[in-house]
Amino acid sequence: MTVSCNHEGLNRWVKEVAAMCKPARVEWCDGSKEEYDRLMALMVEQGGATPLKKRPNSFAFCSDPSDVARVEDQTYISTPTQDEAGPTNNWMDPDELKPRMLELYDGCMGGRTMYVIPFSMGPVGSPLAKIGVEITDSPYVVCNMHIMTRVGSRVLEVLGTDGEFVPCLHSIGAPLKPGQKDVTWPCAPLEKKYISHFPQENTIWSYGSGYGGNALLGKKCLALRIASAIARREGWMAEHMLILRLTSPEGKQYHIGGAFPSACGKTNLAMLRPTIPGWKVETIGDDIAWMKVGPDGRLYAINPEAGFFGVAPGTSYETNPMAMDTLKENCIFTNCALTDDGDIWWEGMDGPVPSHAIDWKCRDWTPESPEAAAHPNARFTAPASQCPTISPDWENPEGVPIDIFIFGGRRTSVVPLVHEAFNWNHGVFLGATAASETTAANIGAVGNLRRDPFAMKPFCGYNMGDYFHHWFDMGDRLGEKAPRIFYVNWFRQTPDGRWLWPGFGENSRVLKWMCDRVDGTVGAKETPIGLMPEEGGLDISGLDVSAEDMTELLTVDTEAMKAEIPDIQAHFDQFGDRLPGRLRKELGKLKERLERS
Ligand code: O2Y
Ligand code: MN
Repeated sequence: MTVSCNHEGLNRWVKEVAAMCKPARVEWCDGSKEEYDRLMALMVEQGGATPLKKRPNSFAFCSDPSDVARVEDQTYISTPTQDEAGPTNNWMDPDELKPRMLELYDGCMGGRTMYVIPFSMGPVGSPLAKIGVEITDSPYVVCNMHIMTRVGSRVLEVLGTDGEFVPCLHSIGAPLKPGQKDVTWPCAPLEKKYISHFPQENTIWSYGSGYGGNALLGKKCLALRIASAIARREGWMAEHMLILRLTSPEGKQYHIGGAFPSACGKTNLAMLRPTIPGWKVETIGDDIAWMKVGPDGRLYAINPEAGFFGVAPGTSYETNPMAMDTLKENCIFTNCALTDDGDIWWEGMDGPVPSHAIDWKCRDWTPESPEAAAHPNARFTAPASQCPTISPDWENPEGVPIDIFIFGGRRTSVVPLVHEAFNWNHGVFLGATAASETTAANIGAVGNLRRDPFAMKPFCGYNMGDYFHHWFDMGDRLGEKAPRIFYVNWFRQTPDGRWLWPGFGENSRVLKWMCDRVDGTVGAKETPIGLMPEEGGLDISGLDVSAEDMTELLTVDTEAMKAEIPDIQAHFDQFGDRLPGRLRKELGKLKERLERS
């Protein structure tokens, strides 16, 4: 299919990039199946992609060992002043970063094809959608973008001759000299990887990595970092949130937005199968929510993505059957192991552990091998439309009305199973102080406590202090119609490492309590940290958790909470004058309540 683009600004930018990056050829992407099949066939021929015998139209890739996750240390918010990026972002002056990257981009696509990918984040033409154009020299990125976004000529039609788009420039940073043999996962060394955002110009420049969030620029770069900055200017919200619809046995619908840091089970929660009879969950999104105030004054959310880029290890029919059913065909798997019968495998998958496999580093692997067969951050890329629980409204261009926000993190101690904010201001305090113990999804030490406000620490495209203000402004605008705010912790353990809460489908009991709170049909007890279920308030009928464990899960450890205050104080202090006074006030109130109890 020939793609014709009548957008002068876009055509000019493509020409400029081609002149700088000097690819062997330029190809405009039309988003067709023919295009996907042709690029996959090319990558199979070159040895980068392995077709899977057990899953139709599915392929496995193994990355370079230096290119396995988002690189937070090399991710920049490049604003004219450091203050605009704030203390939680890496900052570099655009006058320093741009020349440095322009030098790297010069000739960086030598011997390769430069692909131009017009894509829509959100249903094409939705009032909440935004258009991006990614230029990349990676066919792997093109195929992933086909699944994760809406790619193609329809997008160019909406863009017209002068529509707005976010230019997203990506190169793997591995030019080929004439005659040079390619490797299966070309990329630049770690120290030359740059994931840069210029929020004032709505522009993204990524160099050196072909992996996930570093390279699929519609996702974290556009839909969160750049979109959060746009959203603040335009008065809407771009959040790191799953979206789900919960329907009660009586048929009442509740829409929930859940913000959890990476590796806290957002995908599992988005696809939850309730254990409480008669309740149903539909999935709308598993990672990102864009929300706008609708004509009725409520907050409406869309999922700007079209696919799931989920963590593979640990995903099984036991932990997430809906994800497993989503993965039966038309998927891309990255850094999983390959079994002898032509399927993928990862640690935690159902069934017997294979006696032999090829691990993600292409080595022979047996259960005796010292390392895991799949990388802990191995991923699947899967079309959202294939999820058995996908909501009929997941592509509703107007979005769905949000009733409930949930914040949370992975805390083995201190934080109880669930508490509700007293009001919006207190809810913003809960979001602003959210913390989680780190895992392998982000580079860095595993098991450290990291404050991750609203799960947006790696994804906020401007000063987080201003972002807190924006949350208060949105609450002021929404007033009575603002979603109710809750905080959950599914990850409590005993000192000897036993899980206190079974999680997964049983989390529906906690969601039901939230819906009952929204409807005013269940009470709550006031505690220093918020409102918590009263005795008998949480539906635990048929649940296999001892009374002692339930008590532990629903008790506030006042002393442990008090001990967290200096850390919260230090966390707030980093924002200086940009910290909203309302957050200091909430901290003061928390201290008082803890002292009194
Ligand atoms: O490691 C990566 O490049 C992917 S990180 C990711 C992928 C899907 C959804 N969320 C995340 C995240 O880190 O929050
Ligand atoms: Mn995420």
